[in-house]
Amino acid sequence: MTNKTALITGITGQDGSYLADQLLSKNYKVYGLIRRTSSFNTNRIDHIYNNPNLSLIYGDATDSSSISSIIADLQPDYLYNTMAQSHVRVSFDIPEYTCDVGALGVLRVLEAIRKRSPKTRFLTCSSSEMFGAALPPQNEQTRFQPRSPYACAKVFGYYQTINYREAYNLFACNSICFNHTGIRRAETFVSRKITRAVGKIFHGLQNKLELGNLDAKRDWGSAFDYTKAMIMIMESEHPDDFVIGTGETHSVKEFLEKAFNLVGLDPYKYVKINPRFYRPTEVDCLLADPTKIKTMLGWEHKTTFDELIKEMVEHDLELARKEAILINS
Ligand code: NAP
Ligand code: F7E
Repeated sequence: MTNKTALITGITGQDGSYLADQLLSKNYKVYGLIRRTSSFNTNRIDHIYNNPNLSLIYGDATDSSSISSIIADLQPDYLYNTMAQSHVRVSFDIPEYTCDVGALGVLRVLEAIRKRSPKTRFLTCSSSEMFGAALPPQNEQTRFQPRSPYACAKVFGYYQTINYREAYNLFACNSICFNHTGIRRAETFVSRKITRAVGKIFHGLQNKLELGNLDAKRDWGSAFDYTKAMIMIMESEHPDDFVIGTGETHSVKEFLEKAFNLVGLDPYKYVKINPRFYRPTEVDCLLADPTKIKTMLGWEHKTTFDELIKEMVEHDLELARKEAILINS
């Protein structure tokens, strides 16, 4: 039996790397689109780099000719579109680029599938940021009220995906993910920024932590659990759009206190509020209502909020311990 084939854009990112792990373990042949960078960007996939079922190809979301020829050549069974400039705060600084990758990037992939590989099943990573100012809880029926260039780009990609499904009968889906994190999370997102700081402060490598708005509330879940949900959406019978979240919300303050308390430290001895980390428009409270995916596909999050923080803190304590040895040797 021939292997199923999947192309993952953004394979070097948090979600792309978990998707690659899980699809390889299901015996898929995995292709990963990576962009050229001047320093190494493959640390999240180094452990599978030599897997014979993994091939990496250079391309870029802003370069439609590369996107189109890769899709035409591979004709993948599945295409997981995770590539994005995914930092909300940074999207206020580089709005045009954020939309080029996060909005037009989706359209470029959809057009290439329509013209060159219409049997390819497609999923794009939409975001709870699209709900923005909408009152919680948020589900598939909630009206979008985006509050950042990033969120506006995601709304564009979301509607293009639905339109290509309806206009051209493509198997095209949206995963509307709430904030998900873990030990592969980039260190500029608040959850990982906090757990990295806990590790470094505990081992004497850092003595302050600068943060922005501590009152914002997020429905945080595990990236491993959420990428599993994406695969379930792609392997289901009909294309559809699903909210993926836990159904619990917590403030940044709560995350901060729980993470520091795990190592017996008082966060407020170290935290300094720096307005540099405020956003021109903030999203105050996101809380998923994941009833649809639970009812239709049987997906539920496994990792609790406390387990997630513990896993991240333990990982980052060990990382900082090793860094301290290197620095002191
Ligand atoms: P991430 O860690 O920031 O990864 C983004 C990926 O996109 C990286 O592989 C990055 O490559 C790649 N990329 C960026 N610009 C590109 C370009 N011009 N051309 C090709 N690739 C490019 O993001 P993530 O947390 O895994 O999130 C995955 C997707 O889900 C994103 O679309 C994000 O917007 C969306 N999302 C994330 C969350 C969340 O909480 N994590 C929630 C909802 C939606 P480099 O490694 O070279 O930078
Ligand atoms: O911010 C507040 C900040 O940047 C969370 C992305 O994956 O999830 C992510 O976006 C909250 C915000 O994630 C700092 O103001 C306080 O209210 O960790 P974040 P995000 O904005 O929720 C969504 C679903 C995505 O789609 C995105 O791609 O934390 N906050 N102090 C801070 N945030 C950061 N980054 N840094 C701080 O120092």
